[in-house]
Amino acid sequence: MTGPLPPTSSAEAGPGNRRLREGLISVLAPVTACLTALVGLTAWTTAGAAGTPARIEVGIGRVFLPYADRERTAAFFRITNTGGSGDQLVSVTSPVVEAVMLSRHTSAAGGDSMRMASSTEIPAGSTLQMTPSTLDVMMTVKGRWHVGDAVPFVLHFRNSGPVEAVAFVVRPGS
Ligand SMILES: [Cu+2]
Repeated sequence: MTGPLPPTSSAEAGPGNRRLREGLISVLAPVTACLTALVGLTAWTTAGAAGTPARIEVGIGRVFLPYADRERTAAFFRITNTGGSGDQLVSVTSPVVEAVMLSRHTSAAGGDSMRMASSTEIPAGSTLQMTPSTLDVMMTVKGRWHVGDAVPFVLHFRNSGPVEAVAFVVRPGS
């Protein structure tokens, strides 16, 4: 696309232009549907959800490829609670990793520190995005991973129970 679309009423609006327009509309339609869904979600969470149970969704996660000969690494998930009650992430498991723990990172004047967290709150209507500098899932990797591998996880919530998720192996920092 290099310029505005010609007006449809123009004498030049032949079949070619119509095809172009229809192509554009078919691209725009999913975007519009997506925005409509988002607006619907927001309205629903703020209006009708109060008092309803927690409703947890876990997005596709990322897990860092372990450095060279190291086995420890971290995974990151985005967790959304569209319900009307809070929930807590209490543990994370996977058949292909060991020693999984939630860890909370803080940085202060003396440097960065990390401590284990036994659980983390997911308040009603909130989204938790894990990052290397806030909260992540630390683990020991069994076997060898490659960038792009899909690693299965189960996130366990106090009220919602187990929720399956997948994380793709990415280069650290990406
Ligand atoms: Cu960590």
